[in-house]
Amino acid sequence: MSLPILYDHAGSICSQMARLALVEKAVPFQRRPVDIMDTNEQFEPWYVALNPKAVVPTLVIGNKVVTDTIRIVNRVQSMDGPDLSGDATTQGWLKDIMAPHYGVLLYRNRLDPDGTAPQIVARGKLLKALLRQHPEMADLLEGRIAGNRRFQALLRNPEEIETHLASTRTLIDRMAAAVADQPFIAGPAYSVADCFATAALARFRIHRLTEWWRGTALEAYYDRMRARPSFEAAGVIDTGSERDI
Ligand SMILES: N[C@@H](CCC(=O)N[C@@H](CS)C(=O)NCC(=O)O)C(=O)O
Repeated sequence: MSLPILYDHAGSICSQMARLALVEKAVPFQRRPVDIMDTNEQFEPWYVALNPKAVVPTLVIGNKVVTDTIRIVNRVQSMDGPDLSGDATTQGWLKDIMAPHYGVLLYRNRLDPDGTAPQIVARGKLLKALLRQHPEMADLLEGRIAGNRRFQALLRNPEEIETHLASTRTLIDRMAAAVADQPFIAGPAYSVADCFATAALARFRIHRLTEWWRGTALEAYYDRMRARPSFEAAGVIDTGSERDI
C-alpha cells in the first residue's frame, strides 16, 4: 500500500499536532501541503471533497480519509509503533488543548483601533466571492460567512477577548501542574497529549505568552519537548513573527 498522505499546512497548529503524532509513532508518510493562507486552496472542490469542512489536516490512508485532528492522532496512535496512548487523562487533554480560540490569540494583536481585524474582513469578502463562484458549496460557505461575522463581533468585544485569554491561562496552569510531578502531560510516558501540548505551547510562544509559565515545571517540560528529534522533524514552528502563521 502507498504511504499515508497528510494534507496539511506548515504553520497550522492542528497540522503540527498531526505531524508530531506521525513522527513520534515513526509512521512514514507523505505531505501534501494545502495553502490555507495565500491561495485558500482548502476551498478548492477537490479538497472539500476530501474534507467537507475545508480545514487542514486530513490524513488519507489507502482509501480511508480521516479528518479532525483528534481523530487523526488517535488513528495514528492505533497504528504499529511506540505506544502513545498515555493514561486515562489523555483524551481529556486532547479536547482541552484543542479548546482555546487560537484565532483570538492571533488576531487580538492585529486589530485596528475600532476593533476591526482587516484580515478577517478580507476573509469575509473572499468567502462571499467564493459563494458566488461555487453555489454548490453554499452550506459550507454560508456557515463560514456566519462564523466570520461572529468572529468579527467577538474581536470588537474586549471583555470576550479577556475571557478567552483567561481560559487559555487556566489551561497553561493546568498543564504546568500536570508536569510538576510527572515527565509528560498524561503520565510517565510520551503520548499524543504531548503532541498537542507541544504544538500549543509553540503557538503560545509565538504569541509571547511564555511569561505565563516562566519558572514553572512547564518551562522545563517545553524545553524537553523542543529537544526531542520530533520537534524539528515535524516542522514545529515556535519562532518568528505572528504574521508568518
Ligand atoms: N476541528 C478541526 C479544526 C481544524 C482547523 O481549524 N484547521 C485550521 C488550521 S489549524 C484551518 O484549516 N483553517 C483554514 C480555514 O479556517 O479556512 C480539526 O481538529 O481538524
